Amino acid sequence: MATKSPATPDKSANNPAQPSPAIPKRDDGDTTVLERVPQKTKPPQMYQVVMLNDDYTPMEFVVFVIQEFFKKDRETATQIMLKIHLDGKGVCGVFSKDIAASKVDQVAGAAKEHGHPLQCQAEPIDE
Ligand code: TYC
Repeated sequence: MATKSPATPDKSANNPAQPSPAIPKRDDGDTTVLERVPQKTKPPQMYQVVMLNDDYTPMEFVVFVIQEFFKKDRETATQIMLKIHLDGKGVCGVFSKDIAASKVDQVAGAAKEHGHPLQCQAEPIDE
C-alpha cells in the first residue's frame, strides 16, 4: 500500500539567514499591498586586532608581520608599526571573532618562532 509522505515544513520560516519576507497584507481586487517586515538579525560582533609595542621586537619584523598577516602594503604596514611604536598600541585590522583569533595566533606563532616578544590581542568593537 502506498503511503503518503508527510508535508515538508516550510524551511524558510523562522530562518534568520533568509531575507525578510514580504507578507501580503490586503488584497483588494487587482492590487496586493506588501508590508515590509523589519530585519531581525543583528550583524555579527566584530573584533579589532590590536598590536602592542615592546622594546625588543625589531621594527622590520613588525612591518613584515603586518604585511604578511594583515595584507597591508609596505607603506601602510610601516605607518601602523610607527603608530604602535609611538602610542603603545595600534589596530592592524577588523575581523569576525574566529578570523581575529586566528590572526592573533599567527602573530604569536611567528613571534615565538623568531624569538621576539611581539604581542597582539583581539578586542570586541562596540556598536
Ligand atoms: N619598539 C620597537 C623598537 O623600538 C618596535 C616595535 C614596534 C615593537 C611595534 C613592537 O608592535 C611593535 N624596536
